[in-house]
Amino acid sequence: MRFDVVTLFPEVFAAVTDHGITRRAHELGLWQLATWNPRDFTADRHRTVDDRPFGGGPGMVLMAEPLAAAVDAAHSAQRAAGYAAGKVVALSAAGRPLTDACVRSWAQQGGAAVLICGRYEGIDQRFVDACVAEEVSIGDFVLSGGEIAAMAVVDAVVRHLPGALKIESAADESFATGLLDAPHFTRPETWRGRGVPPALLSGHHARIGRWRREQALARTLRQRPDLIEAARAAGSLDERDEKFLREIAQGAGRANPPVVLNPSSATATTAVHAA
Ligand code: 9D3
Repeated sequence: MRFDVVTLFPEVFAAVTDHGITRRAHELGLWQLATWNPRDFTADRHRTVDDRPFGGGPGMVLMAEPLAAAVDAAHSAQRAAGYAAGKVVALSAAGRPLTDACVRSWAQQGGAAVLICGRYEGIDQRFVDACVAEEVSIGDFVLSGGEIAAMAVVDAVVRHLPGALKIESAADESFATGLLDAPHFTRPETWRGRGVPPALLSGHHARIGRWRREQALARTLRQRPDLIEAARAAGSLDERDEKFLREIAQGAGRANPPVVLNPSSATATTAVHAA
């Protein structure tokens, strides 16, 4: 897999090539990165990449030509490396939200892609219309530019490349079940007066599995009720799950409700009543 990133800040991409799981996968040759600075594709003495918006307004807009020239160079390099010229994806606050399904299909297809990182107020729309296949956002919050979003995309895709993970994490499959992960604990068995949920110390695999499933259900209901609805629609919840969900939902309105783990301290063994 190959990513060619068009960015005014190429240095920051060391974050994904030089650290963690993405670094290891990079060293294993599972993916390559090249960066292209629009500033290197300017013709004027000041190496100008931005200008004031037509129609007025605050801030500056990235000019079309340096971006298009950078994309052409990226495509040439991709072909020279034996790839087909990749899909051009712009990271944009105005894009479609990135999904797990999108990330997985991207990793499965492999090949090359060109990621465009915006800065300032935005990008000349004529470049988007002429050169960009897809605009992607990583969520409803404002970043200062597309770089951190592009690195999020690279990280999310690379970890799905075969061989990238040392252990195929069950947590990684958690989006397949559509539920959030259950909480985790490690040594010591008591930390600052807080113990570990007894089920996890029982050595009883079925009991541990059921505890984790119920924690995942309770946590998902509390933090992301939208995902419970989606898991139900996808047929991922069985009758036992539904019974448990009914119990914690009813418990919320009863005098002596069943207990769930304290959400504000995942390590608590002190049971608290469901909110
Ligand atoms: C405050 C400026 N906004 C005016 C309403 C528009 C705006 C311009 C440029 C908002 C964000 C940005 C820079 N953001 C990105 O390039 C970006 C982004 C994001 O801000 N949030 C989530 N995903 C992404 S992907 C790229």
